[in-house]
Amino acid sequence: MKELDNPIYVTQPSLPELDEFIPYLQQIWDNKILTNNGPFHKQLEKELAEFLGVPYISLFANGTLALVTALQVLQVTGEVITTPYSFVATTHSLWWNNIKPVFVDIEKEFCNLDPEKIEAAITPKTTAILPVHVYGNPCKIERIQDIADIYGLKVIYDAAHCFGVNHKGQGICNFGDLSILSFHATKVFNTMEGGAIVCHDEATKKRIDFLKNFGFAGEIKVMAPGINSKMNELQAAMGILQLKHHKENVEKRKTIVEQYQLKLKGIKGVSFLSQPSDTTSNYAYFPIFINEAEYGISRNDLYERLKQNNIYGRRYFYPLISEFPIYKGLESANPEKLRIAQQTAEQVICLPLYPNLSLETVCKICQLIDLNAKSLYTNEKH
Ligand code: T4K
Repeated sequence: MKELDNPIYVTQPSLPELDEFIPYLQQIWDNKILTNNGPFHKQLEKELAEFLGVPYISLFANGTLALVTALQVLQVTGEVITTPYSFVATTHSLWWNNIKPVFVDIEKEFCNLDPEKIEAAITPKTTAILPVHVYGNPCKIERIQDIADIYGLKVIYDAAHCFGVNHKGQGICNFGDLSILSFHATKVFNTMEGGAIVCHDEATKKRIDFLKNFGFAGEIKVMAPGINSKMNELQAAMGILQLKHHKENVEKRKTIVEQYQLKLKGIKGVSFLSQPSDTTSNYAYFPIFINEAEYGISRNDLYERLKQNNIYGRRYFYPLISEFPIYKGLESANPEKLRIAQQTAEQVICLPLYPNLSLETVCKICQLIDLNAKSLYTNEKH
């Protein structure tokens, strides 16, 4: 059976061979430690800190709970400046903490929060900035830090897309006050579900670890109304194993991305992001942007065309978070003030990208995107 006889989704989780996982399961079955900072949990924290080049990391059940907890650790309140161009969990973490999101537009080059528009959105109630390194490309970190220093604001990076990315010679999660990661099944590195907070000092790590365990600061002391967001031993064991294959997976992703770039290069009205300088890539996503006037059909028409041919790209991130009914009423959700984000959300499609995707399928996807190519896979006229 050919790969394209089955649906091709935007991603497919990388999994180790089942045989490799069995000894880990055996160990869990033998020692009966299933969760609450067990041996695999401790081992994964140690290995990840080394691999990511960060001083302290705390594992979480998922990235969303890591975000919610990160805001609590820094006691962020009032208003927080953030981007509408992200997965909805970024803003939901504010909602769960009773914090008002203040949306600021993105910049065109990498689709990240535009630092030049942050200052105008600061009010006496602003306490933090919550930017996202979208698609794994770093925000303008120095500029954001300058603003945060001047106004006395905290910076929490949503680095959910950034596993293993280095910026200016260091792990990207070293920047800002805290960074959060996601290890969801759809991410470059997955523990099925999972996430983490990266911090700079031991005292903060301690507080994070209390908060993810109901607020317990010892057997009978509770320091805050913490939540239960602990990673369990099955997830941690999976992470240890996944880490062994990570480099090889990223290499495969790189080859696929290069193939996309090569095949899509000359197509009028189709653009993609360039590689930022001083930064390594984890090849997490491959977004393309459709300029309807130049391309000939709209992004949505292309999205449907791909779907009709069994290719399920995703419009990350459409609609903007600020368009969802819960957030639409906010003053900062005014589309007039979020023009670049609006335009980007209208133009984007993330194409399938995962280590086991064959280059043959990539070529077929590109052929479907190239409206001038004589397509073998569709009978549509255009
Ligand atoms: N911040 C940012 C910037 C994020 O992108 C995310 C998550 C978070 C925070 C929150 O982190 P977590 O709490 O999730 O750790 C997916 C993911 O569920 C989500 O984790 C991710 N971002 C977001 C960008 O994408 P959906 O609703 O698009 O996923 P879904 O289930 O439709 O999966 C996409 C495709 O992947 C499917 O069509 C098929 C394939 N797939 C998916 C899963 C789950 C598989 O083949 N196997 C699987 O197990 O949100």
